[in-house]
Amino acid sequence: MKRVITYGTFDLFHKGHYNILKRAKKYGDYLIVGVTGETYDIGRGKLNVHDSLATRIENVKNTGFADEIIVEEYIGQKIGDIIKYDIDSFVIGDDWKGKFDHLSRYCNVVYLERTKGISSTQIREDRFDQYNIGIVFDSDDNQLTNESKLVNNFCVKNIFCKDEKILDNFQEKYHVENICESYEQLIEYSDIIFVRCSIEQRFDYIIRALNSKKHVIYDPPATFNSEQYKLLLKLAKENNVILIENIKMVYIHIFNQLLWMAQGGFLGEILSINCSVSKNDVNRSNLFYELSTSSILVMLKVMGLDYKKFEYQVTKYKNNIEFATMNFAYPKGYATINVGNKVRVDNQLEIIGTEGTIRMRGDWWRSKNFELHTPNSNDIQVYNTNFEGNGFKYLLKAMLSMLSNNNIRSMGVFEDESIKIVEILEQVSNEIY
Ligand code: C2G
Repeated sequence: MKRVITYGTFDLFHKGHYNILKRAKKYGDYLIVGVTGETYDIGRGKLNVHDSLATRIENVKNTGFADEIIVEEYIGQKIGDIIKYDIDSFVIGDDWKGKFDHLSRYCNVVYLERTKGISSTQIREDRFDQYNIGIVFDSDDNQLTNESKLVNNFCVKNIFCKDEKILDNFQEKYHVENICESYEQLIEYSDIIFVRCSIEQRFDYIIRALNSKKHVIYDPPATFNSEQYKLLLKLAKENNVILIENIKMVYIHIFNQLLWMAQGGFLGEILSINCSVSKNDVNRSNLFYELSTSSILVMLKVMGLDYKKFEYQVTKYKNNIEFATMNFAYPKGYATINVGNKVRVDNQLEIIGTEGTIRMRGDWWRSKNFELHTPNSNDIQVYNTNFEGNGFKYLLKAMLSMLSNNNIRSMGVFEDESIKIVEILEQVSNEIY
């Protein structure tokens, strides 16, 4: 009996999928189909999968060609499967031509011609709403444009920038379709506005977009004034639009694993959080506040919103050098946050509990792993999640779920956390300005 295996996502099941399964089955007597698991697809950057794993399996089953269906859960699994299921032929569409030649040491590798004129990508584009993103910016550092291409339904279509030189640099890199002459025009042509400019202008840009009933993504903090911020939240609610801060880490699996452990009692009682963030960014003013935001957010999520005492010291030197230490005393614990702009601090996040300590090294807000140290063992456990790019597409993916569920509330950052962050930064900024 000849045993054949093939793999795929089989999203929005179509004729191309049907054909390849039919031909794969003919290649032998017994066909095993590996359907990709959700975590595996997210890890390989395939974020636009629409159907659930259960639906995709059901669709493969309904063809009647598969004698057995398995789930593909991790990279490299194919080798183990070929050995385990005693496979004679590995079959895949010729869009993968050459990519699986290394499997020929284990079995026959067969590339079958792909069915022309149909693909899941095409179906997704035809069937689902498209959201045009418009960006207003005053610096050309902007990775959303490229990342948005990787999530179906979103596309950066419009841009607006007052500074011609910055605009030219931006276009040289990203080639966006439409350059708007005014901010009003950007609002008119876009469904979602990404406000990416200095903090002095953010409030004004955000409020104008919300007033026009457009969804808004913005670099936090939106303002240093908590009353102004509450006004933005109120306006977003009244107009039933999303107001979401550009904090990518909360949409990445590894961060949720960390929260799960810290909030779910794996570390015992939380005794302390130590957190350092620094960057050497020359040209961005107020970078300091953006850096503080993620650190404060982690603290609020792990230790809660009810600290008893908050002390801070901010030092500003020439050339935008800024350094701040913030200390928060909780009834049963303590948090220290060090933030530096153009000061080199070793970036690290450490959450110390009675039964374990989590450590994220380096630029922890975009890290792919953390260490878990436990007091009774010398073993360090490492938790990993793979993701591609800078995390933007995971934020967009979360936004897509919100849009399709007609839900404007983000589960990444809760409203009370956002307000608290602005209140803390308001206090600190009063000191400086
Ligand atoms: N296919 C096809 N014709 C199409 C579209 C897809 O023959 N018009 C084939 C692909 O070549 C593949 C299978 O259908 O063999 C499943 O395609 P996808 O669902 O797009 O899965 P893919 O991302 O290619 O996963 O481990 C995963 C596999 O490596 C492939």
